[in-house]
Amino acid sequence: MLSKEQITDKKPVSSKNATLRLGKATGNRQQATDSDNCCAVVFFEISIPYSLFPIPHSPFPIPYSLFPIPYNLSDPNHWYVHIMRKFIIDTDTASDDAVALIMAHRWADVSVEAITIVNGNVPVAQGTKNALYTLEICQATTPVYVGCAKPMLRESIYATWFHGEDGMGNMHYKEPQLQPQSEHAVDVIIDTIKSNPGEITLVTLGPLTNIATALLRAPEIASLVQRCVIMGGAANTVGNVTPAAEYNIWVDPEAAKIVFHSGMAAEMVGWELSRYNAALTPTEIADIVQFNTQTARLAMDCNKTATEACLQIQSAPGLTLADPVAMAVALEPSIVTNKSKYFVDVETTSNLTRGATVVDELGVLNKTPNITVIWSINVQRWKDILYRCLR
Ligand SMILES: [Ca+2]
Repeated sequence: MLSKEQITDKKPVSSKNATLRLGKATGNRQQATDSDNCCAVVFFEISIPYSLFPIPHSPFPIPYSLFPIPYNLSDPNHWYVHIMRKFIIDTDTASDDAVALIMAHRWADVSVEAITIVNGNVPVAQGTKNALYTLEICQATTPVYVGCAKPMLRESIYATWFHGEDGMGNMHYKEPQLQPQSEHAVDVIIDTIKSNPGEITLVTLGPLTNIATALLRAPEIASLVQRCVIMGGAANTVGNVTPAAEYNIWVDPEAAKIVFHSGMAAEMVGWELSRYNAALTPTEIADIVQFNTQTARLAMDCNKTATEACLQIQSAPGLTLADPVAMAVALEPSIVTNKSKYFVDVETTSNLTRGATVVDELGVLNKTPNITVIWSINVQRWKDILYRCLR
């Protein structure tokens, strides 16, 4: 269950109605069945005009105490209230993407409007299958849309060495019953942002081909996105696919350059945030398996080849989960402990440093900052969020 501090939604700037998710407690804390610290909760959703809120449209989080619905956090029979945030998740679904998808679908105040698949770790057909299978484990029916099948100018280079041949740790899961929608992912990205101006949180977990293509076709969507959380890049540090670059940006650097300079309110969550003590140790992985839920099993089983690659190739202390860390930042922005906005550019011409994300930390280029760089997160809180979502 969300706590007060997790009610961080900003009010949309233009919609007439807000979707509220209301939860009524049905038991006491000793009968806890929800993922965190509360009793069983029955949720239902209503739509009410923003005019009924007690404060005007504001860029600041809405004070929880001002909600016009009674609540009492100490009373097991209280009401829970969430203003639903609308997410689009763009993903090249492989093993760590799958964990991030689980997290978004387990988060009480998030409504995933669409999952859009992009070429990346695996071909789009395999990524689509992996996303649909993950949704089935989540018992969700979020619409999935197939997107761009190759980078804008370059050939595909898959990451099977890390994620396995199927992208899911060579688990070769059964074919999902769910099917993708017929519309193209890029059309859906444009239409969904335009029909929800100021309301969409875009979370990108793969190469930025779909997003760049959408921006080329409809550049006006850049200013209509509330927030874009990008798993990608390495902020002036070592890469994971070359010494200079992180995989998602390296695969399609031209797309990344378009997105970075689009004017979108973007936050760069570099892969380095999942390293060192943010990695899951073998003991922590074993603890998660002990949760004995379907989602925990999927999350750890499909990351077995990734775990081996982390230990053997990257000399990591455990499993680095770049996409779930980015999702945690999207779900709970307050886990960020240090961030700043800088001019950030992407290298597209050099073979040696292709896909490098160059952050002008000192402002020596004297150019307008375009990207919020996330420098650090509270590692314990990131892991707590992950555990909560997998229990
Ligand atoms: Ca990914």
